[in-house]
Amino acid sequence: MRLSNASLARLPGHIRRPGYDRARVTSGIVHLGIGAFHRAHQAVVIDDLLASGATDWGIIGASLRSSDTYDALAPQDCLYAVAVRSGAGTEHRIIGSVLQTEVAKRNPAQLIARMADPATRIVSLTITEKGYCHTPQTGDLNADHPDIVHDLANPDAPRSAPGFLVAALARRRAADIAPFTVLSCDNLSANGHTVKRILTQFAHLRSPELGKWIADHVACPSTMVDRIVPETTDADRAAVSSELGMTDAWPVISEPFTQWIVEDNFPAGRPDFARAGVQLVTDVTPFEHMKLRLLNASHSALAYLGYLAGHETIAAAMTDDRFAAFAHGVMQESAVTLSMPEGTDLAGYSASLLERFANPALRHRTWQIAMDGSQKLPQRLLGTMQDRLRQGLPIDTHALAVAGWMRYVTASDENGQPIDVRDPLAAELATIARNAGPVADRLAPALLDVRSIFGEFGTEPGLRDAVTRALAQLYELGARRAVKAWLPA
Ligand code: CS2
Repeated sequence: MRLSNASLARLPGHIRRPGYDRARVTSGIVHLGIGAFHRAHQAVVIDDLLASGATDWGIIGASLRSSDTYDALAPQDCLYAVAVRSGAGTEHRIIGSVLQTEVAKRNPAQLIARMADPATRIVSLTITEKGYCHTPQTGDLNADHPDIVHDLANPDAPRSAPGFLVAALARRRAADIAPFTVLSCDNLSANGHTVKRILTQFAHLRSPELGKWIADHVACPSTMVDRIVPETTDADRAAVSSELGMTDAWPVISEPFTQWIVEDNFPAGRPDFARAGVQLVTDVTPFEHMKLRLLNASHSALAYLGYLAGHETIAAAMTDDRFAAFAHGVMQESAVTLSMPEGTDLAGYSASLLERFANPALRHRTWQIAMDGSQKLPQRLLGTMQDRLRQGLPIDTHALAVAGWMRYVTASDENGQPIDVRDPLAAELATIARNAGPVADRLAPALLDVRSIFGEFGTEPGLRDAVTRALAQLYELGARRAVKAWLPA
């Protein structure tokens, strides 16, 4: 039996399911990038709101390229389970807020039409850092990106998220329909401002008037999103299906914690987010920095160094006291660079992160988090390093994390085994590593010269010195011992 509207009633009694009539729900949101994170985060919030009586904020979820999600969800009426795992056990819940899924690549015109429909008041995004087709260091559109080049030549059959957003906004403008709000839910700094800049720059290349219209009229509130959602494995599929007593082809696995902080700027209207626990604020910046510089920074540090030390998951790395202390060291280095609203307890926040990382029931692979480092380093690690150097403070812990990334992108581990490096710059980074050889004095400066990641900051002597020393230690001692040696006194 397959999970579907028809089979919902046959689920075991203890499994929570949509407490509303899905047939009466209409869509108000188009979401681009309907991966596991969205399905365990925003879609759960919307499911709560639908259960509390809203009827016009259902989600149409699109994948830009892959048809995997569509293939898994379409036969089950887009229903799926979220399995929330902790040391205390697993809780399953069926989510009904996704009404339909689409594959943009198969039918771009249909997706643009949905986004241009006046019923669509929000287009939200989880397209990962690289989906923005920008230069991570500057936040500007990368006009040489092959998808951007393609989309400028084919504005009605785009491939990229900026291409779809601008195509749909242009359509609305031509039809005199007010724009939708663009809601970025990715881990970029100032994600709203960044996406607005990218859209404006892209639109400007299509026509200066369209660029100006987007600059003047489209709201892009920034958000801070947080929930740890590892990739679903076949073992997860089997375990969840067995619990449901029916097949769910693509459940999502998550930790109990969830947080969403959103700037309240939705001229086209929004659901009553606060009712479902979303925090609405006027400026999300401090929270976003806190999350990127404490959670994501230490996550990436654990991912690179943990992988090199042979830890398959974050939880496994956290069972090693040295790694747990190192992650805490990264947080302590970052914390002093943050300026938070009165009363924010950064020590408490850090302690809760360490507990979340140690969740023994989540198998979050270091390899998964290590992906796309070239897109993640600036907002996770480099901002803190820049701020600390400006204040004359040491950057040793962060330097070892960056050195871990450098060692990782050489694509060969400490036993000489190949690493499957996934990164838009993987080929460029591998060439640099090959030319430099495993010599810290050559490799570190060569990688720091990659402008799209490090920008001008890469030339800063304090950075070059600390990272080169850290990389030398990493080569000499290996990740496990380097992490210990490098802990702040
Ligand atoms: C992780 C994030 O994969 C990664 O890079 O650091 O996905 C992290 O799990 C989330 O941001 C947590 O909210």
